[in-house]
Amino acid sequence: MKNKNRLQWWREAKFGMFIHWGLYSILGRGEWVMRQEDIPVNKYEQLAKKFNPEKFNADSIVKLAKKTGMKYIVITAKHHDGFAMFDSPSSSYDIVDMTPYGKDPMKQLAEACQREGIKLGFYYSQAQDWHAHTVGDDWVEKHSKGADPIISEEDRKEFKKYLNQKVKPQLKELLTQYGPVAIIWFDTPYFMNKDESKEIAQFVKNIQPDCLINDRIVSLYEFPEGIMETDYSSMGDDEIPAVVTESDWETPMTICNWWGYVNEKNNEWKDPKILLRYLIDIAAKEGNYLLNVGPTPEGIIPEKAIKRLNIIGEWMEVNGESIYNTKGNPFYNEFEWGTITRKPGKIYLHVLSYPENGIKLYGLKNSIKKIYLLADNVQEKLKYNHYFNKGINCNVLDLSLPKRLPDKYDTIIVIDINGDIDIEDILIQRPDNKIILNAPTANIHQGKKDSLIQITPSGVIDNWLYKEDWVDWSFKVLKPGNYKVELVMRSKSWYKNRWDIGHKIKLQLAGREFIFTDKDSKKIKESEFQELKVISIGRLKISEAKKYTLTLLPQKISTENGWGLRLQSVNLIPE
Ligand code: FHN
Repeated sequence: MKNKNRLQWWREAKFGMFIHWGLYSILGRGEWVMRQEDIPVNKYEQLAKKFNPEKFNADSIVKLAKKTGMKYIVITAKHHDGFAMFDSPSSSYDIVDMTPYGKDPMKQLAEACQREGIKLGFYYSQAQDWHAHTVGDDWVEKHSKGADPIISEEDRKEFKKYLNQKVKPQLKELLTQYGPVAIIWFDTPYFMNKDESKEIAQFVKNIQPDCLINDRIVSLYEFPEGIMETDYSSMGDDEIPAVVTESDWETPMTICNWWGYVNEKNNEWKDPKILLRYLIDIAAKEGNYLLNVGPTPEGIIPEKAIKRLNIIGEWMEVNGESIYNTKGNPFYNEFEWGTITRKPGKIYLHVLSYPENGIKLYGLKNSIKKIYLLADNVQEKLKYNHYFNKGINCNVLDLSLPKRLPDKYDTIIVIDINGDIDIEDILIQRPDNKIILNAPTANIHQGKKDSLIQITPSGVIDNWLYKEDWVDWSFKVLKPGNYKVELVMRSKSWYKNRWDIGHKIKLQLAGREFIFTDKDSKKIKESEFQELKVISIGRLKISEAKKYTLTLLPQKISTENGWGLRLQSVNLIPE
């Protein structure tokens, strides 16, 4: 049974440090260097002789995480290269036995974390181990080309042997040598079958029942229903859902172009402002942010990473209250000026760009005690007008802002309310007059017994494979007028460029009906891993301010590649 209490600390924490560190750090070309440059096992092993991170200082890393506002650390105990960065009595391929360094950095980290009150988790690559076996070595390549790679009986046996002889003993070591382990962070389950995933997950829970497990223990492409033993979802790398999703999820994020250390020649650092925005955006969508750093072979975190973390840390010191232990934006809508987090009694407006016309919120029913700037010690009250507008049948909050805002990245405006937030229980047109019908706000109707249509943790309607499945949205229009209608589809993380094309759908709204196909769509690259498709459907007139229902009824769903329809939103854009 899932015990959600053990997730409490993680839900409150919101922000953690990911660390990718291993033999690959010596080469400075990322953690996939062994595979990408086809370095043979015996040659790669030689790197261990050069690994002597004498500058590694667990205390300074943990203190840096703490100063940045991070509440937990997840470090690569073993990445795909198979090398154990901890003292592993069951294997000689580890940092203590193979390197001149000869010490156990995980022990030092565990002790430093205990001292500083930071939780420690271990990343463990359970399926890919390029040192221990060759099972599924071509799996990724084949799979990304659309094939369905089959693992032979013989390979399956070899893999099971590896699970019993390497994975289980090493997990046991990690779970018994370092005190309470907060998370075992699994990765790339690829060809694992469901029984194997369950067995490994249960193995962890039997030793430390409170240790969290992310869902990369099981291949969700093969088994979208997942397994009971996982505690939360890892989004795709660098993936942030489009809207608030109320499952427990975390985005692992790179600070530059790779996870493991990259030398300056090959490095592309991310803008600190963007990294901070991701933290805010993720909190507002009710997720956790696991921001990665790649220490150098000497064991220190590069200066440029520290600079970025310091910028985030300074902001967190003043504004952390608006991130920790918060829930997401309750309005299911984005705002032009920024976004929202909240906790009982408080709504935090994150103002990322100055709204020339002030801020307007529709549908807030609570009475307001006061509104003030979080960074302002005296908490001077801001002027506002909160009233019920009969014309549009809706509560309106009009807020005027000071001419200058105190924070150049994100100024927090706090609305003190009485009790828990109470907003109208219907999607309302946005203050900028766009109507964005996001997947998580849809009503899903399964039209067949074996329908799999669902809303994913990343906020997409997925597994829409039958034309009998249909969806609708109810929403409140405040401003009648002419609207352009478009549909936004989203590729699977890692599988951009792969779409099923040829769906035929009927859209009904305000007495009009459109039948359209997805042939002429515009593609937008969203990130390295993700692509969007926008389909223009047509124009329509909405003549009254009132509640409407929009329905999507497929007439044909193409499932040639097994993807079906992946829908992120239906957008009504005022003209
Ligand atoms: O292949 C790994 C990669 O090296 C890195 O560890 C990331 C972190 O999320 N996980 C895998 C790819 O998703």
